[in-house]
Amino acid sequence: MNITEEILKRRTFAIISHPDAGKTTLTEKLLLYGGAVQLAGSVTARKNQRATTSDWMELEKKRGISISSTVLQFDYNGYRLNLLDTPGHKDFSEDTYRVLTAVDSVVMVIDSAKGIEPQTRKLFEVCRQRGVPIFTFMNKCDRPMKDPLALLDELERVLGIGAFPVNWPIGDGFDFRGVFDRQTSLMHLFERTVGGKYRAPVSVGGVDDPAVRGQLDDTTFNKTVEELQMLEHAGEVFDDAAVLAGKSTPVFFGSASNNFGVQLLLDGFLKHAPAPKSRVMGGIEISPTNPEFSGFIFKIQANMDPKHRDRIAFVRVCSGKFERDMTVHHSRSAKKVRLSSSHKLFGNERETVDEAYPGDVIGLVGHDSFGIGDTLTTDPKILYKEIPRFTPEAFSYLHNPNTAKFKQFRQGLEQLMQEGVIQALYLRNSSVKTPLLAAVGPLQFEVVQFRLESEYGAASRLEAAPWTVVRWLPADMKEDELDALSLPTGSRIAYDVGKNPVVLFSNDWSADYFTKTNERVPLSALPVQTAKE
Ligand SMILES: Nc1nc2c(ncn2[C@@H]2O[C@H](COP(=O)(O)OP(=O)(O)OP(=O)(O)O)[C@@H](O)[C@H]2O)c(=O)[nH]1
Ligand SMILES: [Mg+2]
Repeated sequence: MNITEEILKRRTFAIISHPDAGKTTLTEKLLLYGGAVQLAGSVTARKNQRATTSDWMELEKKRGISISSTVLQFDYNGYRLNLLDTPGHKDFSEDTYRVLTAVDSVVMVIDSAKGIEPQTRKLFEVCRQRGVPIFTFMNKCDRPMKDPLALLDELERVLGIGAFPVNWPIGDGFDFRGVFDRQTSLMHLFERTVGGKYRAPVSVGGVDDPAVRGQLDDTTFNKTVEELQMLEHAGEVFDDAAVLAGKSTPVFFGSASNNFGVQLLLDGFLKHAPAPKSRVMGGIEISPTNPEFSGFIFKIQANMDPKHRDRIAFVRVCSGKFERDMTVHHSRSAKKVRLSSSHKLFGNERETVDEAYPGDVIGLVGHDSFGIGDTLTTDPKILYKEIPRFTPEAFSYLHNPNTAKFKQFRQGLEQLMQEGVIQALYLRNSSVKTPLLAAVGPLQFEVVQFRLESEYGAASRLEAAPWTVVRWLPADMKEDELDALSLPTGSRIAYDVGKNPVVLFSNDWSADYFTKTNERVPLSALPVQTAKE
């Protein structure tokens, strides 16, 4: 196969939504229907089965929420899929936003009983800004749900995107029986399986097929037919161009936990989702078929597999062909590095990979100098600047109660900072050695504590810090200039890890006050990017 053929068969996408809409459940079911696992769900995590749940961290299992994104690569029907399950909770949104830079389309999951929730709306906005095509899965139709027409209306009204129902629910709640595929005019009636572990048995037939008709009560049947007629009257057709431009979203109804409508989503998605395309960086267009290899690191994660206590840099390949052992230019260090330990990823499992193509996400092990956002390429002129940065809004001291474990504590903290889970700040003119941690949300502190303990054997204790706002000062400010600043009560000057000065404020009001009293000192919500970045 040549590179163009390889690119055309790749689909790289993220699953996004508000917490709890069913992203991880849907991910597992896509693996089941994609043939990547035999049994879906928690059963797979048990012994003797391949451990494939996409939530791999101990803490995720305990809390039942995703706290980190997961990469799963598998082949299905002639396609190579790179699927990224993301966490919904806003405290982990930095990870989710980074993942969005690495994908070519997204599946947006909506809880049909709740409609569009706040976090879905925010993530949608990011996708729209990036022009990422969006496919919608209306999940949990097996529970009392909002009227399907009202759900479509909500997409248009709240998100301002056109909605085209590809399939339509037949019944809802306890009476949810299946979906009508509007592309083929066939009804798919499913049966529930225990725990949804296996594919749901399905019978397929036209609306007038007696075998199908006989399975539906009159009310459900009539309501469905009536709604379908209404949709036909509206006369909309599937518009691929509008979908690819992010102006319209194909909508699929179903229930991930019961495996209803999952196959139709998978097949419909693959039919219409885009293959990797060009990226524009600094005015230059880099086509995936460009013979020079290029990619960027969008995530770093340590200790994914207790068997290999090491650190993986996740790279999205953007152009050219990746070959194991190739030598590339590393943007941050401006040095040549040889990439010999490359892996394809499936949750916490990994396998050596010898070659990869645009669209693929690969894991590189053994490069301590790699950081989030770095470009790796055989053409040093290519430099990606994809990674969004977030301003921390939660601050806390982290104490080490056990001085004998000082080394583990330090090492663990440094590792987690490299992953971008948290930042550390150091108060100016302070004798206190306790690091002040800064994060997007407080749940990240909990993750830090948990991982310090389980991965590094270091206990820790949090102590609340009195600030909620951080602003960066001009990086070139001298010590005497810092001394001369007039600080509002309760605020403090500190330094980030790059020694850039910041001011910590107790609230927005205090930050505004500073701006008024120090008119010539511009504040910024993020560090001013250095040349290396
Ligand atoms: N009734 C019903 N429940 C579902 C369905 N799909 C998922 N759930 C349940 O919804 C809950 C949340 O599911 P997850 O898949 O963990 O949700 P998530 O979107 O990955 O959550 P975060 O990653 O924490 O944001 C679980 O209890 C699931 O069993 C469905 O189709 N019907
Ligand atoms: Mg999840």
